[in-house]
Amino acid sequence: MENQAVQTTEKKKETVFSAIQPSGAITLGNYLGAIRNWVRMQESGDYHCIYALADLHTITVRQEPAQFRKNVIDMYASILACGVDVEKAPFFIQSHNPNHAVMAWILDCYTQFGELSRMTQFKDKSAKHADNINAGLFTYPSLMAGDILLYQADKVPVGADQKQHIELTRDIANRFNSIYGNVFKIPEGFIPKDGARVMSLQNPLNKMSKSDENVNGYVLLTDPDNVIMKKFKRAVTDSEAKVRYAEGKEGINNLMSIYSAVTGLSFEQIEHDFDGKGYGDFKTAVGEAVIAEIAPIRKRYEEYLKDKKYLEECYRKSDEFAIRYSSRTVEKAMKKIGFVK
Ligand code: AQP
Repeated sequence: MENQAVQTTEKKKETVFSAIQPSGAITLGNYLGAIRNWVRMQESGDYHCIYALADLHTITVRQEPAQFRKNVIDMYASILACGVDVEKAPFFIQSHNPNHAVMAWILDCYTQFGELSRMTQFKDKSAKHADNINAGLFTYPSLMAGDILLYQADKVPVGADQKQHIELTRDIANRFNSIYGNVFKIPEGFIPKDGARVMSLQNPLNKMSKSDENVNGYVLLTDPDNVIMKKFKRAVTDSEAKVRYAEGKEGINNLMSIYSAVTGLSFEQIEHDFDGKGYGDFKTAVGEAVIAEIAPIRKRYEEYLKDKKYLEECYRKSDEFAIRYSSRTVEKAMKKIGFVK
């Protein structure tokens, strides 16, 4: 009886799904915008969380094979170091679950050319990789829609830059459901209040991104403490020399947002604490706060990297779960479409 009660409560938990590309190290933007929330949702116990390393997405940009393999393992270790725990939340490798490729193809056939053409990420990435504007770069959003819909996710913790893709996922799911009935749960984006859009330290009008040509624009979780401090000290600000959040002060606004996301202090409190102090003091304080957050993650990351066997155990177990869980959705969708079983 008691067991039954537990199961009923379990069933009521909302499902959370999110993924990140193993395209190199994790930036402070990825961490504050997405991964920190993955861990918070996992630890809250209120959700059934499922996470993935979206390596199928990564080949939309040409990869060097040995480096790609290394990036996947490094990134897997980094995410565990951030606090994802496979005992509480399966964390699998997308390419190990063939259902993602199947679902992506199915959804491609329910996604309009016009919809994909409007995606800002496609426009940005095709401008950045003008020599390789492949079909995968274009259909990336339907692969992503499949990732989410396969797990019947209620909530998708992502940074603000992914809002458009989540909207498209909802449109595709609604379109499919309107033809075939209730096949997919309609997911919602879960965008954090703080850290949703961390901007480049060198050009605060652009989001912090690891493919930025200027390495001083982004902070990586693997950066040593002195490098992190140097990057913050070099951060672009303005000539007013007053720590306050205001229009036209994008550099300071960004530093205040990072500081607030890491320390939990409000903008008013930060303005009060740094009243009469220069930007030098403020930048040092932001650097120190970020180092305090990141340094323990880097230490754990180095430990995990030494134990490849453990990492493999974690992803194998998670892969199996993901295949089992998502097979139900693929089978249901294929049956509705009319594929012969
Ligand atoms: N600057 C950011 N601020 C807040 N959140 C961010 N995210 C990415 N950049 C920021 C969130 O991180 C998650 C992983 O996204 P991804 O795997 O698609 O990586 P990305 O967006 O491609 O990351 P980069 O650093 O911008 O890589 P490149 O330079 O290769 O394009 C998502 O939830 C995203 O919202």
